[in-house]
Amino acid sequence: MSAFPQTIHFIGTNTPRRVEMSVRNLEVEGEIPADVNGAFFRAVPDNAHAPMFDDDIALNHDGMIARFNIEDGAVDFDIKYVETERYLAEKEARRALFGRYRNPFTDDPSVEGKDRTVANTTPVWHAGRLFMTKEDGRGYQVNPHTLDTVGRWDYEGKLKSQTFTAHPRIDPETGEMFFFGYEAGGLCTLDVAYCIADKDGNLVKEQWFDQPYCSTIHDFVITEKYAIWPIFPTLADLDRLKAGGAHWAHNQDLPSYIGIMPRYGDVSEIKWIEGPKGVSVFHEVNAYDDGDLVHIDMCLTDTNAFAFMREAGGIHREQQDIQGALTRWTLDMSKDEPTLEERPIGPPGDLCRVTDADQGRHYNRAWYLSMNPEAKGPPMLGGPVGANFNLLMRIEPGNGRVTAMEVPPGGAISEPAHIPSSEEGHGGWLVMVIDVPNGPPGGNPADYSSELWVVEADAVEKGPVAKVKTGLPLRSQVHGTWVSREKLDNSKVK
Ligand code: V55
Ligand code: FE
Repeated sequence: MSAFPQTIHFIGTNTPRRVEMSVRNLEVEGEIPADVNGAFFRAVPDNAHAPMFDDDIALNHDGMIARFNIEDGAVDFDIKYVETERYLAEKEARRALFGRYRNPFTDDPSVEGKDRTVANTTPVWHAGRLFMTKEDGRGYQVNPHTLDTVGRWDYEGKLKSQTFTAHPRIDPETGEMFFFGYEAGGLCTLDVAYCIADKDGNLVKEQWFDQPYCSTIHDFVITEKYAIWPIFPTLADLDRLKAGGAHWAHNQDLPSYIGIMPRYGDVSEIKWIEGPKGVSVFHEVNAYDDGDLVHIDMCLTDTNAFAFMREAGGIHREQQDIQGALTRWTLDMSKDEPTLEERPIGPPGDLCRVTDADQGRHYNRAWYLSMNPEAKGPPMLGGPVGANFNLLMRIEPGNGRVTAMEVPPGGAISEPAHIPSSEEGHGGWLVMVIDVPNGPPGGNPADYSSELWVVEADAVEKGPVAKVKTGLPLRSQVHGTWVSREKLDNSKVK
């Protein structure tokens, strides 16, 4: 097929844009604080060709890397495709050759054995290198100055895992990057590779273990003592893939688990602790040690939040009926067989952030996105579940205090990134993209303008201190990452 379908994965902020471009000196309303000096990188799925079949999902679209470069209050915007093996093969053929999301049995025979990853989920910065990542393959290194693709990253041939998470965790004191890959040994295997790269970006440890079932391990957490994998019953099955079916199917009747081990320990020390049945989490907010207790805070829902993962498991529920909460699981590690205590600590939502300095530590604030129950009119269509978030919340996990920032009627909000302030006692800034409808809500869902907002991190309720106007409708981002000017100046790729 050569036309894009008109399903939720291709309308609203999911409308195919496919434009690589550079725009200098965007219009700025208000004043950009001096501390906001660096680059905001965004991972943007936007498939270069119409899909092979009559529908596709946004998670399967080619990754683009976008950048807002901010220096002395001036802002430039750039966006380019990540030139994965898959992107280049399809570019040459001028059509889609790769079939359904994470199912190689649906591909054109000409691409058998080629790397299927689209590197569309998170820009990751570590030790002077920028990567575009997706959990089904290895990361691709990107030049942070030109956005050109350098190539697939395997730690100079050292990495054994075939996959690399889109959610590594970087310890703020040691500078080490803790990461993992699941289905590390191939499609539907139980293999999980647990790895550590030192502060200079050398792979210093890679150990493999089996997870209890082949689940989608989208994120994990570290504390000062532990590495922790909460896992949920959304499972892969090789026979289903061979029959052309979905990679993931959610199972409402199976338990969740937490795998926990000392972060510098041996994988033989891992303990699996059973959790509630049928629940689902894509993103953990943070985790920390509290004496012998370990607290793990997560954006939890009572079933899988993605319709296509529910439906493959025979679960038919409307998106708006899904319940959830910011949820804390606490483990008492002084016990031989620790059990899990659960309590809600905040309203439902997702795309959570903490400051880099709070990673794996006791923390007093976090930010995440939600649906505003008081918004007038429906949310803007788009994003991986088909409807965008329209409320930014700041929460104090210790006391549950929530403050929030709304967006203009019918507007959408993408995941923010935090930028520290150089001023003592100042909580820093957030940057994020806001999509604002050009007409009244309910008009053409593809007709909107994207703006970059700069917001005081501890006063989100005040709204933006600066708005950067692109004048363009940008496609939905997945995750975004801030990189300071100092880090950019010291990047390994010039
Ligand atoms: C997620 C995103 C993905 C994916 C699997 O946010 C899970 C969850 C953008 O790609 O492939
Ligand atoms: Fe994610």
